[in-house]
Amino acid sequence: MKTALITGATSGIGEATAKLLAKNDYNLIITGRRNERLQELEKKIKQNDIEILSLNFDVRSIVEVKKHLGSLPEKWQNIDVLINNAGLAAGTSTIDKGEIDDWDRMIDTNVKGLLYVSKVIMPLMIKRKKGHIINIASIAGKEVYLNGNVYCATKHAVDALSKAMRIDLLPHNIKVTNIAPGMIDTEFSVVRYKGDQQKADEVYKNMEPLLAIDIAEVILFAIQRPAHVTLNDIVIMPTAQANTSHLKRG
Ligand code: NDP
Ligand code: 8X3
Repeated sequence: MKTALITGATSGIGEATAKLLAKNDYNLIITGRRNERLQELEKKIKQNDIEILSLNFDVRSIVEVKKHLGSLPEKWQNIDVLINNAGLAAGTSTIDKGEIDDWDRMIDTNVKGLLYVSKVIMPLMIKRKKGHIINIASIAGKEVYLNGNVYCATKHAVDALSKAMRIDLLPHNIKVTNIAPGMIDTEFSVVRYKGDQQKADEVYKNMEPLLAIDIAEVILFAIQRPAHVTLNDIVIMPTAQANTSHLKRG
């Protein structure tokens, strides 16, 4: 049986991916800050005949990342797939009106958190001379849109880090897949609008967004390819969204 580590498994893409991978016989390390959610998810997916390790920590803290992932029990060190999914957008405003706290949260989570987790897991893959890293980037890492500024910058960084990992980890037989989705109806917009459900609902009004399961299925497809095949970069959009500024509503 293979083992996958998913960061940010307490909602959205991460949760859907945990459920799908559990059904497909992956042992799972699931992580996130909301411990109750993690425990609930563990209970649900335990019905599949798999092993689960739930780790409750904040990817922004290198101390916590090292504490939880740096000394994994021997049997959990054979990580075949790392899914760097934990991330967020905070706030929408032009860059001159952006809040420093929001910038810090996005940069610390989307860029530094991804790096911290990867830093601890890459040596385990290098040791085994195999592994697959999936980085959840965004269409915001391919384009820049009004009020997207710092979020777009963090996702451009993820895109660049996927390319860099692919080059640097080539000698070690490690696959790197960058996934760049458009709009997905998860908790993403509620977080971006800081709990304002009405504003979040407006984002998806009169259009059909992607669902978390759509991304989970793409992840499963990517990790099921034969050893000699890697999907490098996947852009996945709702049919109703051409790019970050052209949407079909109604
Ligand atoms: P959700 O808000 O539903 O899920 C985000 C997940 O990230 C949660 O499980 C959350 O867990 C976790 N997370 C956030 N901050 C931290 C942190 N500091 N430490 C640990 N875990 C953290 O959104 P999505 O599922 O949509 O987002 C997943 C990824 O997909 C993100 O990287 C996002 O940028 C990207 N994305 C989303 C799109 C969308 O339209 N929804 C489109 C393109 C990309 P907890 O709060 O429990 O810590
Ligand atoms: C989320 C997609 O278009 O809201 O990464 O930036 S978008």
